[in-house]
Formats: sequence, C-alpha cells, structure tokens
Amino acid sequence: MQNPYDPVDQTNLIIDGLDIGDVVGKIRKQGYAVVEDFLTQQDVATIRSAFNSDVPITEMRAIGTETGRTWRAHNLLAKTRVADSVFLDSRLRAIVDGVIGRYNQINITTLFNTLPGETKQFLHQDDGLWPIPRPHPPFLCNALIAFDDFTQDNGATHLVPYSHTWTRAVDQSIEPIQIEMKSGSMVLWEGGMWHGGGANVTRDQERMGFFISHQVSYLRPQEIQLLAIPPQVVRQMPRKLRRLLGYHPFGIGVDGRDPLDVLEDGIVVNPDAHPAEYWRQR
Ligand SMILES: O=C(O)CCC(=O)C(=O)O
Repeated sequence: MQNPYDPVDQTNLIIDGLDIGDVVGKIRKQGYAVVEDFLTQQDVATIRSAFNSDVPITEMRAIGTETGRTWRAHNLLAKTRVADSVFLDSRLRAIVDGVIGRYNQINITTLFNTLPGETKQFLHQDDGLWPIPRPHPPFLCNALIAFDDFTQDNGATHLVPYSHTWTRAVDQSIEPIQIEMKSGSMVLWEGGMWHGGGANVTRDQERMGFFISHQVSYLRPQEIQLLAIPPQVVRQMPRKLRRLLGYHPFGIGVDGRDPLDVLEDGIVVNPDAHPAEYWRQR
C-alpha cells in the first residue's frame, strides 16, 4: 500500500502550460527549480501595493546580517487577504505535492525587502530547525517569488545545487550560484538545500520577494499557524486554505472530529461522547 505521505507522481502533469513533473524532477534531483513568469505583473503590483501600505513589517537582523537593511513581514495570512490566490495556485500546489506529498501545510510566510547596503547571509538549510538526522526524505518545500528583478547586484538568492542531499555542513567559502530572475518568476527549493540571501551592493535598488515555506503536515510549523491567525479570520478563508494552515484531520483530530468542523461550531467535546453511566445504563 502506498504511504499517504509519499511524494505524488506528477509525471506528464501539465497545468496552465507548466510541466509540473519537470519542475518536481529538478527540485528532487538538483535541489531547486525556477518557474519563469509564475505571477503576472498585475498580481505583483497588487501584492506589492498591500505590502507597502497595509502589511506591518519589522527589521530583520539574523542569519549573519546585522545591518537592519532587510524589512520583513511574517504571519501574512493574518495580515492580508491579498495573496490568498497565490497560496492556492494549482501549479504551486501540484509542485509541493510532488516534492513532499499531498499531506502538506504552510510552515511560514514572509514578504521581505532587501535594501541597498544589506550584507550577505550565511549559507543555511531551512530544514535544520527540525533535528531529524540526514539523509532524510524531503519534508520542506520552499518557494520564493521575485517582486523586483533578482540580480547579482541586488543580492539574488545564493544556492548550492545538489547540496540538499549532503550529510555534512557546507563550507561557507564554497562558490554558490545566484538565482537571477525577473519579477514574477519563482525559485523553489527542497528544505535541505544550502542557500542564503546575497549582498545588495546597489545604491538604490530594493529586492522584494515573497517566500512561502511548506512542510509535511505531521511536523510542527515554524510559525504557529493555528494560533497566529484568529479563528474568525480563518473561517472566512476558502476551505483549501484552511486545510493548508493545519486544520486537517490527523490522528484523532479534535475528540474524533475534523478540525474544520470544530472551527465552524466550536464544539470541542464530541457530541457522541457521554459519561460512563450513560453507557452502562444503555
Ligand atoms: O534573501 C533571500 O533571497 C533568501 C533569504 C533566506 O534564505 C532567509 O532569510 O532565510
């Protein structure tokens, strides 16, 4: 019997002209793949406008950067509805299913803007947060969509191809490749891939990107989605997006009920459950 957590075979699956099997194959083999023109310029403009006006952001000083020259917004699904369709995009969903299996959920969401003067990050692995010995099956699949063109000078993401299968730490002096891509394009990588943001050595070019990390649904996410997004907000979301946040049946659910039903009615004690006296008197 097939394990329900096995990656889905997406060979020969074409969605909106994109060869999903090809993208999945590249991610599995070399650790990453680029999908050009994933978003239209209209989509990019709409999300960028929300990021600039509605979405609260913070400075980031981490992963080797101390300048404060990166702005970040996390917990995006609590802050705006503007990108819901991106999370639900059928091409993205099929790629993630092909890399980590169909039982997956959102791990963390980030809109970031790397400003002129930002320094380069350490090369790191996103799946290093979970202390699972290597080699292990892929359990994280990440997507980063360029809003600005990613160029060598503005710090386009550094990646070390094939390093997702390595069991030793990468030498930080290794020569990575840089993923230069046009606004609207997306790079995806497997969670074990060594990568990092580059230095933005321009005087005046920002590098805005939209990052969505997915993980297998049996792991605890990096951002506690079930708490981070208030239930009244989740109730307004499409059902598929609620599932992606972690409201999926796993094990016993909530007293044997589907978490989505509990989200609707707030009933956390199964109506079919009764004290022992009830059952003895039957
Ligand atoms: O800036 C980038 O392109 C990648 C950022 C990154 O890997 C991170 O912040 O963990």
